[in-house]
Amino acid sequence: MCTGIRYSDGNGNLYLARNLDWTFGYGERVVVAPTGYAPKSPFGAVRDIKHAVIGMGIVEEDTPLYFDCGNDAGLAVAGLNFPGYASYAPDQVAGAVNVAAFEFPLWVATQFATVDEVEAALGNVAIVDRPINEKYPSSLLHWIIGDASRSIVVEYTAAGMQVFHDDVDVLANQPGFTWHHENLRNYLNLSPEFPEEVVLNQAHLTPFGSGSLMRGIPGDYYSPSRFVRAAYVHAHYPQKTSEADNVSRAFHTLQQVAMVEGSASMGSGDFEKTIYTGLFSSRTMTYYWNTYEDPAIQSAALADHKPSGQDLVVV
Ligand code: GCH
Repeated sequence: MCTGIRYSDGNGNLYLARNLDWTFGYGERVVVAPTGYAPKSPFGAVRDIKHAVIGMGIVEEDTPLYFDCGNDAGLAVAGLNFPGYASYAPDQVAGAVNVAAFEFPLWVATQFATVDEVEAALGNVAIVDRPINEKYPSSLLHWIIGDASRSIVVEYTAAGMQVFHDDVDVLANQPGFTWHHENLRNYLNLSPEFPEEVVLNQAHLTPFGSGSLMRGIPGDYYSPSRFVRAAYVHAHYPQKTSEADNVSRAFHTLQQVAMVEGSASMGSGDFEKTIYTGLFSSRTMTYYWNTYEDPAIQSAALADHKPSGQDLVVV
């Protein structure tokens, strides 16, 4: 699975975080795309690096393939699996801005400063099934894109390009965003409150302790369950002001939907686990991450890795 969340410190700063749940890693590292780097974009959508970018990904053909990343303007994006639904244009579309699927996060983070700008541009975009090379076919994804004020979800399916305002600031895997959002209405009973005494016949009943009104929140790893759990936990988390508290918030919230080895296998029989959790903070222009093997949080600040240089930096 993957799960993504967006939030703000209420002071104009973005935090966008995700779990990458999969059966194996791709050797991903933190990668910086600096403003002097000359991208190779198959249809010319990414002509230049208007905004320096930091995020998690791999480098292939001297091109950063980001799983999730953020930029120096405070905009970030994460790709989550969406097989069975995602369906890209088989070839470039005349008159459209053609973005290869592998470069979609790079296009978002290098070309735009706000969600409003991306949303306006998406009206004329075709996402094209043009792999970087034979080793890496296009992955079937949908994306959450956020800035300090809001997030959107981008889904490119048989219905074409669809963009949804994500008013819960959460994304998981299949099915589509609209389904997940509708499913939240099955859980209106969930609340963090401490209930009043309940009188049942002649019995006066009180809870064993805190948490009684969150009973029924789905606890499993299935994508619809992760979406609901993340949405409720995320929405009830009090707004935090300091960087440390906001970093803590991302890792604690995503831990609620993290996958442990052994509980969820793919059709192949291999178990999924949370390979890494990653967080972009626009307040400090820092990427934070930890891995399944090492829960200690590591970080890399954009400013420390030549954001105006000419070469990709692998941290
Ligand atoms: C290439 O076309 C794109 C790059 C890859 C290789 C294929 C490294 C960049 C990026 O798109 C990569 C992709 C490999 C793989 C990744 C993807 C970003 C996210 C995706 C994960 C496997 C998605 C994990 C996920 N799991 C929950 O959502 C790493 O496609 C689940 O249950 O499916």
